[in-house]
This record gives sequence, structure tokens and C-alpha cells, in this order.
Amino acid sequence: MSQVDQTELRKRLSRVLSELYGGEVPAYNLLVEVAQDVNHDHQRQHPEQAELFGSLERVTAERHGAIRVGSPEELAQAARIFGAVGMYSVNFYDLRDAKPNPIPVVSTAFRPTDRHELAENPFRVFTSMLVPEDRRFFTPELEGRLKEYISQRTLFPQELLTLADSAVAGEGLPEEQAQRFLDLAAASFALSSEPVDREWYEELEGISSVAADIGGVSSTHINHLTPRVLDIDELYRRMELRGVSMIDSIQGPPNWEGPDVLLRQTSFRALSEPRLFKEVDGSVGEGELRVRFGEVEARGIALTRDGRALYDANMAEVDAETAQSGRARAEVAKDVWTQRFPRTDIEFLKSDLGYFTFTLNSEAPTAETPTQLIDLVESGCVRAEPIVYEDFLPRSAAGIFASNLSGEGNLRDAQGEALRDATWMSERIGTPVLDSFEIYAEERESSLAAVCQQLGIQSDDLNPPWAQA
Ligand code: OOG
Ligand code: NI
Repeated sequence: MSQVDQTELRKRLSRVLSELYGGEVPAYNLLVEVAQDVNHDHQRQHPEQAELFGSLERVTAERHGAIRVGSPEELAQAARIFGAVGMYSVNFYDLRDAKPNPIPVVSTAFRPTDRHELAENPFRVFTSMLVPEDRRFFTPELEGRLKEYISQRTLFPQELLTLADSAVAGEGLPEEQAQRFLDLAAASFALSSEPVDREWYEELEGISSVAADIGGVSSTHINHLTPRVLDIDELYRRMELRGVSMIDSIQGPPNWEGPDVLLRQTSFRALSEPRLFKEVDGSVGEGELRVRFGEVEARGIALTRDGRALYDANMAEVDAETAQSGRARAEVAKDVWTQRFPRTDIEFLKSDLGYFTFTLNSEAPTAETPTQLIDLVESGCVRAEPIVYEDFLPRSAAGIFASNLSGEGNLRDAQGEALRDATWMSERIGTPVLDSFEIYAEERESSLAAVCQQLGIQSDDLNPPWAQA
């Protein structure tokens, strides 16, 4: 019988979840349709740069999902399921001190880390875990009841976890088992038809609607599934023309003349969905919950630590200036970007603000071939291509959470944030939580090493900008 490898399993999982979510949230299908139209038009209008950040085929298939779980045990199980399809935990995001709406979760994203795997299918899932121990949100008494509730439920059936482990051990699954794995995975990420205990749900909602969405129901679900678009401003316009009202703004960097950096995202709030509720008197009846939404994103170059620090400083400056001047945020942002960021890719490379990969354009070096990396790139001997940002931004994530919450929630007047970081998380889930700066730097190094080998020189001799003190 034929074997389905992990890459193919990931492609199928992404497709199955897209079908599931489209069936559940019809506005998602419209979003995907508009995104694909925008992408085709963009490619037709800018053929020379449309594939700068990935092939149209990759971008068309590209999705990120979001799920939320309640405990380290549940997170560890999610890690096994995603590990089966070649998705690994990258980055630790703490959303508990997000402003203006703190969210009682810490998060990571599961994604492929290898360039070729990303090109095959870049499916990623932003995965958040509730922190019931955090005293700013929960009393010790409520922590106890939350943990009790969460420990009683089963998000992922044992059979699914066993199949996931076999997929890792065997680098894939036989066809029939692969199908079973996908069916069970889709079922665990579907919206449950189990009645929601109204009193319990509302108690948690009083603290945070994310806490209710995680700890108030007996299962997890795909909270949103996000297509990628090449021109997000155009998509925003077209969605509004189609009568879908989007949130006020596009999160992240502004629309400006320089290179696309990191990640821009926007979303619309999905309609209420009918759900069953169990009332205090034991009766079960219909009600509605509005927890899911549609998000879309555009991606640009991955920034180095220096680039990221500049990005964060820019964002802070935009905040301050917007508050002070009363001007529209998008305009302020455009001005700040224009003043603070260089306008071209080569300047990003020279000042080591972004990550690039390198390839040799001409095979045989001659006596005239320059010996410094920047000269090699400027003379056209070596081609530098921006590495696309494959991760998330905590501030945009918090903004996406907040813009779709039903209430603001209530922070307690209490101290005691439970300490959480990447090390803590990786100990709990039993696999490393990788650092995306290291992943991008490694990719840059290995591409440069290949160029050096072809040129017959040492990479240090090339004097790359990041090696300069
Ligand atoms: C996750 C929100 C974060 C993003 O794109 O930044 C996210 C959630 O709503 O559970 O998906
Ligand atoms: Ni998202």
C-alpha cells in the first residue's frame, strides 16, 4: 500500500481544515476567493516582483490557523499532532501583558522550519495556552475549578495521538492510516455540538472571553484560518465593496514605498454561530456565540534583531505621535517609516536590518570578481533575496484577539504573574521551542557558505555586514 509522507500529510491537513472551516464559516470562502483574485491581479500587474516572497502556488495554498488549549498536557498533545506533519514549535509569545487588552495566554506557532518544506506547504498554527495560575486573572479557587474542568476533557483521542507518533517514527503513514489521522484531526478541530454550560461559560467570560472560549467548552476548535495575500490594502478595499466590514485598520507596518517587512494583518468579525446551551435548570436550548472571525495577512522580509528593535521603536513612536498629534495612525506610520527605515533591499542588507539568502549568478570568478559581499551583490555576481517572515507579531496577535473579543474582561487587582518562557514551555511539551532569529540566520549562513564554496573563498573574508563589529 502506498505511503503518505509527512509533507503530503501536512498539505492534506491544511486542505481538510480549510474545507472544514469554509463549511462552518461561509464568509471565509469569500475571503479566500477575494484573496486569490487579488493575488492573480497583483501578479499580472507586477510580474517582476510578485514572487519575491514565495511562488504564487505557495502563496495560494498558504494558510495559518489558530487554536487555543487549556493546559501544558493539551499543548504537548497538539505538538505531537503537528509534529506528525512536520510542524515544529517556533517562538514563545506572551500575551498576558498585551495592551490595552491583556489576554490570559502564552502562545507558540507550529510550522515547518526548512526552506524546501515551507515552499512545499507553509501551513502554520498559532497555538495559545491558558494560564490559570496567573493571579492577575484568576483566583486560586477559580484556578482549581478551571484545572479540574480541563483535566476531565479529551481534546484529542488516543487513536489520533498514536497515529501521530507512528507518522513521526515512520516518516509518514500508509494511505489508510493517513486518512484516519486526517479524519480524527479534523474532528478534533471542528466546532463541537456539545451543549455549553451557560453559567460556567458566563462566569469565565466575565474575566476574559478568551478564557471562556478555552476553558468554558469541552473541546478546541479552529478559531480562524488565514489566507495570505500579496496586496492587503487592495484586499481590504475589495472586502468592504463586497459588504464585509473589516476592523478599523491593518495591523503591523504601514503601506509605504519601501520594502514590505514582517507581517501585516487585518480581519473581520464573523457572524454569531448557533450553539446549544445547558441552562442552570438543566434544560438545553439554542443560543449564539460569536467567537470566530476571518483574518488575512501579507508577509514581507524577516528582520534581524537590529531590524526588529528598530521596528519596535518605530511602532512606539507611531503610538506616541498619533496620541499627541491626533493625526490618522496610518499617515503617522508612513512618515515614521519613511524617516527611520531605508527605502531599498540593498540598504536593508548593508545595515543588516533584514535576512537574505545568497546565490551566485555567474559561475566562474575572474580577477575582476569583487571580494566583499556587498560589492558582489552590487556588481550582480551574487543575488541577494529577502527571506520571508514566517512567524507572528505578539502585538498584532493581541490586537487580533482584542478586536474580536465580545467584552473587555476584568483584570483583578492582584499580583502574581506565573513565570512562563520558552524554556518553561519546551520542558512541558517535550520538544524545543525554536527561536526564529536562529532559523533565519542559519538559512542565510548556509546559502552564503554555498556561494563561498563556489567562489573558493572563506565566508569571513567576504566581510558580511553582520560580521562587522
Ligand atoms: C490567535 C491570535 C493570533 C495572529 O495571526 O496573530 C493570530 C487567536 O485568536 O487564538 O492568529
Ligand atoms: Ni491569526
